[in-house]
Amino acid sequence: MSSPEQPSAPSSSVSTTSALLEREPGWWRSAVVYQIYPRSFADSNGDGIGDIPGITSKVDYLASLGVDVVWLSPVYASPQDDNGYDISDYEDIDPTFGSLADLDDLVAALHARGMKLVMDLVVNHTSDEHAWFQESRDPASPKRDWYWWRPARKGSTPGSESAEPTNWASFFSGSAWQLDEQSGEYYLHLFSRKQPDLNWENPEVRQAVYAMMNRWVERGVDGFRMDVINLISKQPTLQDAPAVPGRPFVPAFEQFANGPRLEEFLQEMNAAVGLDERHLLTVGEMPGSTIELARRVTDPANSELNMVFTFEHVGLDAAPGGSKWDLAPLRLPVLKQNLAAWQEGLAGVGWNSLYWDNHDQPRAVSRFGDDSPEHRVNSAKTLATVQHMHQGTPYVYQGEELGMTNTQFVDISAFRDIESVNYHAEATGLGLESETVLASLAARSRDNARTPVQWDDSSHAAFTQGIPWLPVNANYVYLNAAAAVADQDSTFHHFRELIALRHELPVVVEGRFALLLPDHEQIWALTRTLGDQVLLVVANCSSSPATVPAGALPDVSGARLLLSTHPGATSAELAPWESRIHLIG
Ligand code: TEU
Ligand code: CA
Repeated sequence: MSSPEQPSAPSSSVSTTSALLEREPGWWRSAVVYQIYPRSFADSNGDGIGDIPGITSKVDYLASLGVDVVWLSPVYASPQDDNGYDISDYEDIDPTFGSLADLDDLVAALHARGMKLVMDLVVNHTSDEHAWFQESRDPASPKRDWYWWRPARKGSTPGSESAEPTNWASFFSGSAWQLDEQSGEYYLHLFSRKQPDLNWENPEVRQAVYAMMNRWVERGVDGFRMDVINLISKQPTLQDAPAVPGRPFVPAFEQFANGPRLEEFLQEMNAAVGLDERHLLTVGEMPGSTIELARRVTDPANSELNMVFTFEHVGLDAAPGGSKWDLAPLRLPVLKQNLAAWQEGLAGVGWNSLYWDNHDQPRAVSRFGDDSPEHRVNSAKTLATVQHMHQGTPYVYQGEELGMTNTQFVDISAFRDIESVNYHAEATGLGLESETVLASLAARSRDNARTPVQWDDSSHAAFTQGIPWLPVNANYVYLNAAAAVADQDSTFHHFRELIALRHELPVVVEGRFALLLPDHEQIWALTRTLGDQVLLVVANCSSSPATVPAGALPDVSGARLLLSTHPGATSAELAPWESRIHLIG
């Protein structure tokens, strides 16, 4: 696609492909989204890396699960420093994943089955190999101000220790500043050195992004998942964060997240791309967002985004004040009360996204469930039941419907993710024991979620005919899609039934949420109420039997049992990881 810098304003009548697919207002409220991490989903050409034709070959599998939308992690041109979240051309497809024609085929295949495609929008930063950045490296270039360039700290020599403009740490270890010898100045990169941050204060940057978005919508795309979108507005004067003894670079979230112009930019984007007008699905990934911010951003009256990904619940098992690597136990009351706070905080105004894992998080059943052979299936089912019966749009991460688990890493050489590799080097360099670091990585590394999808029990789980870029989890011999689809009692069919309930019952979509037994250490119980209908979910989220306290829950004697992990069980005794969904009235 050509990429003139001027935005093509949305035509008044939605044109071309995107008009072919009816998008009703608010359609995404009753939808279920399936996230595909293309590198690990299905490989069609034997190079060991998943690709778009591989995805297209699986659209009937996705349709049989019943999902409504595919969120496709980046497939754009990229040097793959951060597995595609470092984009060198927003309007071309990386040959690793295929071609624009392949993407058009995928859009057509999904639309033909009534499914939609949401693309990953990564515009807080580009790749350092993007033409924009290469032009920007010249101080005389009109694109110099498209990125954050700063001279060495006052009084210091470029390249000398602590000459970086601020003391900010990168999410991927080390400084968030990189010296560019060509100009003797530093550029900001909150992620890897190869991911320079765009300067959203510059209207030319914003217009170029909106133009690109419009062209994807005209190509038939039905929405965007917006990567770290709350980082695009930073505090305009770049200040040091409070120093931490012994650490040259420190987290500086308050300086570069949720800045003063965030909602202005989101509203400008919404108008320029017709996000509401065209009923596109928009979900903003917002690390560090609060309920208050999410309530404003997802309030339709503000014309910003439909929903956001919160990070609060996926931060509860980290030591207070520590990083994700500082593991801490998680009690069920803390988890369920956090989700309840988001339900209550957005009720009636905004809209929640609902997720347990994605390509950045460990596998749900290993983290929040019990992935032992005895409990893996029921804990995967029960985690899904609890999530899908909350109010909001559920996001199923590839393989979550199979109950895929974290993998085994023998040593640091087994890791591929830049975040993990850099953390290991930095932590051991600061004197942490390698065993401690490896234990944190085994529990939290993003590579846990990036092992190939397990399609059947043949070589490499039929993910590839070649050698997979990351080894397939050894449990594929029994944990795979073919076995799950053939077994009516599998996690796959449990997810399929949960998705069907959302499509059938308005109470699942619109029912008012209430948490019951908030302090119970094992039982997660909730209701959803719509008119005279009450949906009651009761779940034992533990690996031991649990007893429902007498009189604690609504009477279900006249209720319909819609879905259960243990059909026929009706007593107050719940087996480990047993869950039930009742419909009263
Ligand atoms: O992730 C942003 C983000 O917050 C991650 O750094 C997350 O906190 C971390 O991975 C969990 O430890 C998005 C993408 O989802 C991620 O894959 C990219 O690496 C990152 O942005 C940069 O684009
Ligand atoms: Ca391939």
